[in-house]
Amino acid sequence: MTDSKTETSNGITKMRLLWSSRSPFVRKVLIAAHELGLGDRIELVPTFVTGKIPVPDVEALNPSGQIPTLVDVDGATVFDSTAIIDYLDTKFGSGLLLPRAYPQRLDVLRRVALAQGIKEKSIRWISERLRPEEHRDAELVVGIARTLNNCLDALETDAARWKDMPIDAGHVGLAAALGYLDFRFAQVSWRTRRPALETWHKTFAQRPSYIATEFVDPNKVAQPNTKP
Ligand SMILES: N[C@@H](CCC(=O)N[C@@H](CS)C(=O)NCC(=O)O)C(=O)O
Repeated sequence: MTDSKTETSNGITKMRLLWSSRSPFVRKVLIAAHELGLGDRIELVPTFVTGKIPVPDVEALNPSGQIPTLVDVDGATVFDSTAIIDYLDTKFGSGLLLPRAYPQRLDVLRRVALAQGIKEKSIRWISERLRPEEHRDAELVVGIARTLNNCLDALETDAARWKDMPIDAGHVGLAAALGYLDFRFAQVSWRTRRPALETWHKTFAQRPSYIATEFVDPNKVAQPNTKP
């Protein structure tokens, strides 16, 4: 990772985010950044991690070797998607996404955690899917599917009251999680029997923050001269 600094058109030095267009945790941070009006204040640093072999450049900034990792203009590093949102929200949003006061904070953090459960289990499922078929653990996959459904059902029960609420970090995390299911797990059919979540997602998906942060799989992007 280079140390060269980039600036916005107003001459403000940009923060840097270790980034991948395929990570649901990165997308969660980026949706939050856009919601806070910080979309152009963050330089995206393409970063490839596999979860298998640690990447020294990432470890140098974040000992866990994970993305997203944020590097602020003063060199401060912040990692874990929820911590980054808390940091940005505290510095620029005054608790817009993650309220300081209880019990509101606990309510939001509960949604953050349920959405995080969906993202974590999905990533675990991807790793399993990448293993040769004969080495896959069928029991593990059944357990993952069960947890995904549990989290989705808990959120469905909660969703009816969200239409009157301002957007928070839980909604942001959930939007990234549902987007990830659409991106990687069409077979999960999360919308079936979850009308409240479906309606909520349809509305959220129109937000500029969601549209600006679409997942992209570079392996599936059509190359020039590629036949359809
Ligand atoms: N709890 C972390 C999870 C981040 C995470 O798992 N990121 C993945 C990419 S989607 C990663 O960096 N994997 C590499 C590794 O775990 O070594 C967060 O919310 O930011």
